[in-house]
Amino acid sequence: MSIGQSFPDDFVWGVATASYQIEGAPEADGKGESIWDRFSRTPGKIRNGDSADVACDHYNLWRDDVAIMKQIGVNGYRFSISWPRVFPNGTGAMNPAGIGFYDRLVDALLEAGITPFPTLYHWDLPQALEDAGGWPNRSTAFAFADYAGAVVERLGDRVQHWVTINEPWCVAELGYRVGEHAPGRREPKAALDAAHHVLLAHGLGMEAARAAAPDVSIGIASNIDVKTPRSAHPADIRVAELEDAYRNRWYLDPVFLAQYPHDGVAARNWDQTSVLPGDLDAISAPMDFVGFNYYSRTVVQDESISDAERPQPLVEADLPRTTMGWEVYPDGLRDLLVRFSDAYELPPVYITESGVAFPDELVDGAVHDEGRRRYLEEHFAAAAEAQAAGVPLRGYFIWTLMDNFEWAMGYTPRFGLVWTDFDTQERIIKDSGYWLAETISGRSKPR
Ligand code: IFM
Repeated sequence: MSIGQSFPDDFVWGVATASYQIEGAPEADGKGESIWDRFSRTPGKIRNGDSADVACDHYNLWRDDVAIMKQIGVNGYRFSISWPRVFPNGTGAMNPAGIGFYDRLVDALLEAGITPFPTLYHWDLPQALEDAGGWPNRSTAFAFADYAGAVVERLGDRVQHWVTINEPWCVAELGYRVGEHAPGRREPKAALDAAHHVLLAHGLGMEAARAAAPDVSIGIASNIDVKTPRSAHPADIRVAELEDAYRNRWYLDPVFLAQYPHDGVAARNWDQTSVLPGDLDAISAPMDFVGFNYYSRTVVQDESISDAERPQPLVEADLPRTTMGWEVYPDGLRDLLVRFSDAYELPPVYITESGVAFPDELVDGAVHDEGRRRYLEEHFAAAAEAQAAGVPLRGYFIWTLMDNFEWAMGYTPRFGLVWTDFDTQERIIKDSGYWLAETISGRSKPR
């Protein structure tokens, strides 16, 4: 039996992308500057000095990209809407040309039989809002709600499924604590407030979307990761629990339990003064679905103790690794899904991202990416096991349709089912893309 047959007929088989990673055209048709435009033009921020000014030129080649999705046979497409394309300064008047781009994209997807799943925020904050304080500033959450309501009002007659925020952990931690992502700030206190305001934006955005189109189906996409202790030493276990709080529970407890994880809050000494009455009610309003983005696990340890002090056996971080340096750990997908469905009352679940970067090569016009095929098959199997254990899984979006701009890593990691030639913009479906086509529909690879 093929792995595709483990899932029901109405399962959503999708691919995912994000505006800044594929569109290019940073100034076209009145688009405003985003924090990523600013950040990636700052010397030293992006590997090899790569720029997303062109990326996959999807702003011009979107029709071809829809045709490729149709050829692969996906029935869902998760893309993101660039806030500064639609509202160049984040607030104010809507830019007709900006929303017009997504309007045409939606129509083309529907015509191709592909259900659109737009994400309203995948990290390209209008620079004007960052200049006013960014996500640590509470008013950014309200600006997001206005933007979300306006976009849903415009497209909600044809688009039912919406994702509010992609990976709030990345927005707050990488953007404001670690500074590896735009806007590149390293301010631990501001990062905690940013995390809260991003979640508040999710809650207020849901409210605004539902007011604009009552039948929307809306949820968040959180990135989840297994934190494995290096040993059974209590100190290692405590570190793993805290890392789990920072990465997973910080973003799931508020939306499902209306509270932040006590252990994490205490360890970070967060005063929670930015949490105002009513915020957690908005954040924990029931979602129509929840999205999980899953890639890997991390083995963690208390750095203050030595291996000699640890009980044996030690957990080695010795699984195969991807171009990103991430361990390949399919079981983690099953384990986390089952764990979260025990811990929370989960609505329907989508894997809103999962995929892998390996060092692909284009040889005689083909990419034989057996590693990616195997990765997908193993992760589909893990998802099927979670589904069999009762997790209400409804769909799976592979990251990503085509090789694109991988943020601070530039173009080095290739995650696509489709090879992008960044000089010519030619797209070549990789073996994994043909395999996915077969998995979805039973079609075989064209000779
Ligand atoms: O490329 C990113 C995406 O934008 C968000 N999730 C993880 C992917 C791979 O790093």
